[in-house]
Amino acid sequence: MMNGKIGLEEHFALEGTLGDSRNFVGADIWTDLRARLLDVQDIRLREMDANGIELMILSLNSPAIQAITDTPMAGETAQRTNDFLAAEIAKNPTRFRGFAALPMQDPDLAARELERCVKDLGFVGALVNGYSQVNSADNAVYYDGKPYWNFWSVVESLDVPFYLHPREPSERKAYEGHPWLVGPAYGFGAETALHALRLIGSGLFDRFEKLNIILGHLGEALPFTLFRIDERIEWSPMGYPAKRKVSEYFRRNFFITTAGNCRTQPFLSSLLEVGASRILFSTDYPFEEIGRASQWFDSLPISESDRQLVGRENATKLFNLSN
Ligand code: GRE
Ligand code: ZN
Repeated sequence: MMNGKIGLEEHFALEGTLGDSRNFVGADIWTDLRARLLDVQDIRLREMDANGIELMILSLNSPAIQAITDTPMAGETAQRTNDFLAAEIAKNPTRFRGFAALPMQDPDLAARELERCVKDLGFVGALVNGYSQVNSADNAVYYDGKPYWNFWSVVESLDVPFYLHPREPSERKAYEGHPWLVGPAYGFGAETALHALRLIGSGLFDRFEKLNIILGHLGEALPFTLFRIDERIEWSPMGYPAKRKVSEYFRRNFFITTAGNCRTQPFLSSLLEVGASRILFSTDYPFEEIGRASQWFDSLPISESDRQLVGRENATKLFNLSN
């Protein structure tokens, strides 16, 4: 077993956000999942100990803040969540760190909350659950738009990563009659990959070259599509505003995690596509079992130096964690 692992897609919930996760699992699974989402210091810590996980960077469940259409309410809920998380971390600061939940409904409010979380609460970045619903449920706002560029300048100057975590797709027409496709089985990943490509294509990373975006689930399948995306953009008469190839930004501005995708074949493909320095271990607890994710990772057929990079060292460097 590899000791000292660090996980960074590791969720908790508050009573008020629990319901958001309820829809995605059956009643038989929910009782246990609910308890694990609400727990920070007990079951979670025992499973971390049993599986060589030294540190978890915790984040709120999905979509939570992003689905609160009332912007001031989104801001207050994010603040309350972040204060709760800071208090949990303070109980055990060598085992837990935090990602800020952000009211992205208002980019300035989100920037101020991120600044507070990093400077006052010691958080190491933000985790945001995809697009935000602003004023009405059917108004999905994506973060490549110009109103968000000042927010991104704040992220860059704070020098903290932004984890773009999944939520359900904003466009449902294509999913009609197939509710099983909407959630984490498929729709989460498709939605999140699309959002990541919007960020890339907007030219965001030409303007803010040092931004670091993290994607879970082995990059939401993007490592398998880079060649074709690059090739067909070159072919296309449609405008592509960014200066470089999609794959160049993906290797320069993105990190991917193993969260919830414990499969050797796509892991090895991703390793060949982006390299060991761009992949980070995570479990996606409590939606994935810590034991299963850890045993899979610990026995991956990779070099021990790559295992140390992915399991721990990349995170230590990316989040400026001491030791
Ligand atoms: C996740 O955080 O990735 C997740 C959910 C809900 C269900 C399954 C899942 O938020 O993996
Ligand atoms: Zn997750």
